[in-house]
Amino acid sequence: MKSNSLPKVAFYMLTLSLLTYSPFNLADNHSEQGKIPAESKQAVGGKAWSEASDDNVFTIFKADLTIANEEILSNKKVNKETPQDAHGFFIGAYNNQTHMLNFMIGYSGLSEPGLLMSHFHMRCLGDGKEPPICKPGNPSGPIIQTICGMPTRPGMVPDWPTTKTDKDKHGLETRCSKGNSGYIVGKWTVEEPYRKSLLDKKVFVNLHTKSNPKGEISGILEK
Ligand SMILES: [Cu+2]
Repeated sequence: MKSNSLPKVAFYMLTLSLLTYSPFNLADNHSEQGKIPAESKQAVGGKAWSEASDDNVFTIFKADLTIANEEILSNKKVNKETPQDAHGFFIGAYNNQTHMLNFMIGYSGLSEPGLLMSHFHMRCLGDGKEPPICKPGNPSGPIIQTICGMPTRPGMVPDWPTTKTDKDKHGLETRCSKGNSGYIVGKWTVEEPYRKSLLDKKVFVNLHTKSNPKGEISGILEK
């Protein structure tokens, strides 16, 4: 019952074209900082994206979203009906000065009827040295930011901290797009203490479906 998987290369091409023409613009972010001359604004799009990590302003994060990663991160097997080619990717540019993470997620071949929820989660190891959302001695993966779907506001579930406010809801969509393949473009101003967690490879993206409410594909954000 799975629809045709979009080839990964198509996602990357889509990423490049969206980043080139979307309101999000790396060169504009740079120029706000006064770091580059106006004429450099000509060179936007894929080139700016690929070179963004070279100037100490942006750090590029990527993740492969897979069933295998999901099973490691959740310590559970996915539903055995899950299409084996369910997969996705994450790519994001983190501005080290404004702490804004502009990102794109592509996914393909999820179980029907498709994406239900997506979140950034914190990978808690339970070592007692982690952000307060992590309980010492209790490895888990609480939500730290919704990307689409539920929960639609901070504090709505016990593990999404009530300390967050509406202004933290950048890029939050109440509903995910319909279907088992697609993409999400969003942005999230990463709050402390998750900035450090992001750099420490403790933030992961999780995509949930009806048949895998705990998560179908996941991946840790890595530089
Ligand atoms: Cu989640």
